Amino acid sequence: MMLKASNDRKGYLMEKQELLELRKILESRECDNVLILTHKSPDGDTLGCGFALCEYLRDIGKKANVINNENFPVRYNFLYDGYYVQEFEPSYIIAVDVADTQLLGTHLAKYMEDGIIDLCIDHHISNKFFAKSTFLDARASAAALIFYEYFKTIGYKMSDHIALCLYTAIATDTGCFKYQNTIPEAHMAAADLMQYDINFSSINHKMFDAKSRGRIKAEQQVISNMEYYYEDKCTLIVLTQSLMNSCGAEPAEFEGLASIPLEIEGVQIGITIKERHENVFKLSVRTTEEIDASKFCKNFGGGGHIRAAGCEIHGTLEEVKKRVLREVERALGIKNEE
Ligand SMILES: [Mn+2]
Repeated sequence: MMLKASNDRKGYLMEKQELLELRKILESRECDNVLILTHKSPDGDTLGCGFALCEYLRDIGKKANVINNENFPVRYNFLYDGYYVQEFEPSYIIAVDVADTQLLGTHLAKYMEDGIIDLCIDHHISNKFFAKSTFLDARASAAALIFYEYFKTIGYKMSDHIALCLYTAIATDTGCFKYQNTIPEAHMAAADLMQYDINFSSINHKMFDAKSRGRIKAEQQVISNMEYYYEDKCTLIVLTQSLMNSCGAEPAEFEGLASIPLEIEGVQIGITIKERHENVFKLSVRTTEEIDASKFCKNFGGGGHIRAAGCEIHGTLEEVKKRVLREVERALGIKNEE
C-alpha cells in the first residue's frame, strides 16, 4: 500500500479509512512481534512515536521493542522511563519518523536493504517509500500527529505516558508550536493531550529552555565564530569535532544549534555545517519564507521540510563551504558578475 501525502484535508489528517487499515495491520498476527526502528541522532518525534507505539502494541498483547543507532539520549529519558527490552524474534518491522533508510545509521545498516522494513509511518515529504507499506502524511507537523489521529479514530484509551510521548513529539517537531509546520490540528492535539496527567511545562522547560554548561559553551563558540554572507541574508556556523569535544557535552546536546543562524534579523537562510567524520559534513538548513530549504538540500542529495532540511556533503570544510555558498547565491537570486 502506498499512500500519497494529503495536503488539503480538514479534520482527520489521514482519512479514517486509512487509519482503520493501519489498525488491521497492527492488530494482525503478523504484528505479534514488532521491532520499531527510530532514526539516528534521535529527536522527540521519532522517540515519542517509537515508545508510544511500543506501549500500545504491548497493551494489545503484542511483543515490541524500540531500537536506535545510538543509546537513547538521557535528555529524553522521561520518554523511556519504565521501558524494558522484550525477548523475541521480530516478525514485523516498523520505522517511525524515518524518511530514508540511510537515516537509520550505520549500526542499523542491516535494515537498510530493500524489502526488510514492513511498514513506515512518517510525515516527511522527502520520504523514499522504502517500506513495503508507507503511511505518510506530509501535512502532519510531527509523525506523532498521525499516531494521535490513529488512537482517536480507533477509540484507544491512551495512557498518560502515551500522551506524554505524543505531546513531547509534537512540541519538539514544531519548535514549541512556532514553526511554519504547526497546523491547527497540532494545537488541537496538544490541547487534548494537556488534559492527561503530563507535566507539559516541565517538558517544555527541559526541551526548550534548560541547557547544560557544555551546550552553552558550544553556543558561545558558534555565535562568536558565526559567518555572515550576502548582505547578512545568509549566516553560517561550523561545528567541528574538535569544537564539540572541547565543550564536554554529549552528542544529543548539539541538536537544535541549527536554529541559531536564523535568529539574526534579516537572515533568510541559516546554515549549520557539522563535521561527522573527516571530510564528511552534515548540513542543516533553516530558512524564512523566501527560500525552500528542502529544495536547497535536494541539490546535495538531501531533503526535509520547506523551512528545515538537511543533507550530507563530502569534502574538506573549505570545499563544502564553497559549494554551499554557491548554491546560496543561486537561492538568493544573486547574479554572478564575473
Ligand atoms: Mn518528525
